[in-house]
Amino acid sequence: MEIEVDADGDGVENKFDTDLNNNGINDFDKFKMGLNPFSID
Ligand SMILES: [Ca+2]
Ligand SMILES: [Ca+2]
Repeated sequence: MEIEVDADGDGVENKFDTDLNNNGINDFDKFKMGLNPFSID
């Protein structure tokens, strides 16, 4: 299987990856809370 875009290098394509900065927190959950989904916290 070919990986197109994988920002954090975890082997999951961005479009399927719910944690693009690989910090263990679902980025959409952070977005819903009004936080920067790419911040490491
Ligand atoms: Ca990824
Ligand atoms: Ca995240």
